[in-house]
Amino acid sequence: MMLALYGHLFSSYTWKGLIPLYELGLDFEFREASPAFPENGAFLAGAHPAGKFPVLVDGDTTIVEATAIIEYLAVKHPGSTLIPADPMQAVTTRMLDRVFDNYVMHNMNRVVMAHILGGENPDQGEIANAREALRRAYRWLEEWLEHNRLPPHVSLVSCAAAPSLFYADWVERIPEGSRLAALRAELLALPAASRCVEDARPFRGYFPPGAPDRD
Ligand SMILES: N[C@@H](CCC(=O)N[C@@H](CS)C(=O)NCC(=O)O)C(=O)O
Repeated sequence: MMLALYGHLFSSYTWKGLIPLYELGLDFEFREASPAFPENGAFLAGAHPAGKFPVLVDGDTTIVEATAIIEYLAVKHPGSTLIPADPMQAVTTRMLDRVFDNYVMHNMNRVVMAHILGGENPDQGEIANAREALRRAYRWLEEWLEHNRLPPHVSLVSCAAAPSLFYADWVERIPEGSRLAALRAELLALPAASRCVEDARPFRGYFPPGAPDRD
């Protein structure tokens, strides 16, 4: 069986799994998680502990969780830049992956979920708290970027940062002229990330808080 990724083209965590696959130029089958393909939903329900995506299937091997998918691809493609060869740089890479997932992607998703759950009346307190948490994460990242640089090639960090910064900016604007705003632009210009942005464009109308007219 060939390599396959289960996910949805509009999903931020799916981008995190797609970016390394595109970057490595791998031939894979994309299996859409949507009601149009109930067999894919049934697979995910059994494969992932929470039925979430992305999920990578490589022959008899199933890998859940976007970070683990990237770690797996790095092991299978030892010449890649996904995880730096230098152990200390690898620690920093893994640290930033957690920062982007736990404090940027997570808080962006809190705003999205508040809109999905609340419909016409989203929980404004939850939205305000999530946006404040995003501003705090932005300040931490701005400070980090003042003293450090990301790995220059596509790495685990870029795979986590590109989708999380893309969507987080839609719910809480990253300050214009900041290092973080420049990083967002730089990451989204990477061919693998830009392909995700373009492929997701038809779904923008479904962004629960409403997609801005930019990007
Ligand atoms: N911790 C998971 C998070 C994955 C996740 O939240 N995926 C969302 C899409 S972006 C999802 O599956 N949503 C559908 C659902 O929860 O049923 C990872 O890193 O892969």
